[in-house]
Amino acid sequence: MVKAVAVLGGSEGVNGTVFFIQEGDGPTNVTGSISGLNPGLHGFHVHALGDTTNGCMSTGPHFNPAGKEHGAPEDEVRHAGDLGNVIAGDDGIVSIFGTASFTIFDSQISLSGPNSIIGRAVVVHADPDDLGKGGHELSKTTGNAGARVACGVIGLQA
Ligand SMILES: [Cu+2]
Ligand SMILES: [Zn+2]
Repeated sequence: MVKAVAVLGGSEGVNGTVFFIQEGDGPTNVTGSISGLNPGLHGFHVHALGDTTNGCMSTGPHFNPAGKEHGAPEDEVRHAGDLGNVIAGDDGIVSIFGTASFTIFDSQISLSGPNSIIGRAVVVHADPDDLGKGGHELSKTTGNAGARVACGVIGLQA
């Protein structure tokens, strides 16, 4: 079993932790929580580079080892890094900000081998990922998910 973690930080108080666990060649289980997001859907991806020297901007494009178009997590044609959206709820009390907690099983990202995401970055976006179906000029590359509000480099965990 291989485990990894990414500690997310960014501007405007968005932060969180994302955990990855994979048994053998099985699907990778992705869990975590992110706080400080506006309520609603937020694009959630693995980007190609673990470089945060210029904040989340330097993490490169979506991780795409197969050279495919952007898509939904359940699509055959997608970037390996396309994990769809996380949903931030409204906490209903004082804050307009919500916390997104989630669990995902994904078969295209791996913690070893050619599709390994170790040393790459998790990015959460300001806007919903349209999953390649929005008809925007960016739909087939980024899902038109807007600004990168938080990110973190994926590293091995004991
Ligand atoms: Cu992204
Ligand atoms: Zn993508």
